[in-house]
Amino acid sequence: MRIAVVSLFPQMIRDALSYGVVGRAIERNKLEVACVDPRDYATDVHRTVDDRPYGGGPGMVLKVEPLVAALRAAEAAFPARVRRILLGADGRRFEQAIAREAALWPGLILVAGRYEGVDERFVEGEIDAVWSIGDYILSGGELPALVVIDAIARLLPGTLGAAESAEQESFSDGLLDWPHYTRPAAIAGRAVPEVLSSGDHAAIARWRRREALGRTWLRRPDMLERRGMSAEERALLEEFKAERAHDAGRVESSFVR
Ligand code: 9D3
Repeated sequence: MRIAVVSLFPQMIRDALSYGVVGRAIERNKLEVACVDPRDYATDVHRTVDDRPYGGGPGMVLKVEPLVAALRAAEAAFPARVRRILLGADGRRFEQAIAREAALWPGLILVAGRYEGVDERFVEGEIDAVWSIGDYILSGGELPALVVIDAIARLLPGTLGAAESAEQESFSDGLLDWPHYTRPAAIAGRAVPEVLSSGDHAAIARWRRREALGRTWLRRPDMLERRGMSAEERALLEEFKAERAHDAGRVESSFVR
């Protein structure tokens, strides 16, 4: 997949893409990211990309012409038309389902805004969709663009190892992850749950499902509501609740909710 990013801070994008899963996806040619800086397409001596808002008020607005010129340069990197996405705080919430869909596209162009925003005529004329990564105020669209690239890159075939990909499939069942432990077996008087060292794989799988259900019930009741539960899962969750009620007298359990 090819992604072009239109941004006034192209180095911020490039730097962040060299690490981990995304870095590997790029090295393995599963993903190609090109950055285009609107400032390179400004036509005046000051290389102006922004101006004061009509109607007054604070902040600056990104001008149409440098954005369009940068977008045209970005489009030239694709053999056919691709979707042009603006990262904006007022956009549609970017979620895993959207990442899954976008991972099937041949490419996309991400436009990162800065300052107060971009001239609305650019959005109307050139943008197919606006995506937000959540309800908090950031300084621009660069970190959101990186979030979107990361979420998509790890879904591209051949990007994750076989084990991680298998886990992704088996665990995209709408539950939070179960708790994880590694050595030492005990630390500061806190032991790893016994079942995990039992060698009883069926018991371990059952424990993990129970913990995943319990954790989702505690932390993301909205997810559980949407998803529903089988009769077997309801029984497992009741087990989790009973255990939790039993543990309530112990000091440790009060640290998590
Ligand atoms: C309320 C007036 N402005 C805040 C001072 C609106 C505003 C303008 C520009 C809010 C954020 C931004 C910059 N943010 C983004 O471009 C952005 C963003 C975000 O802030 N939060 C979540 N997702 C995104 S995607 C792009």
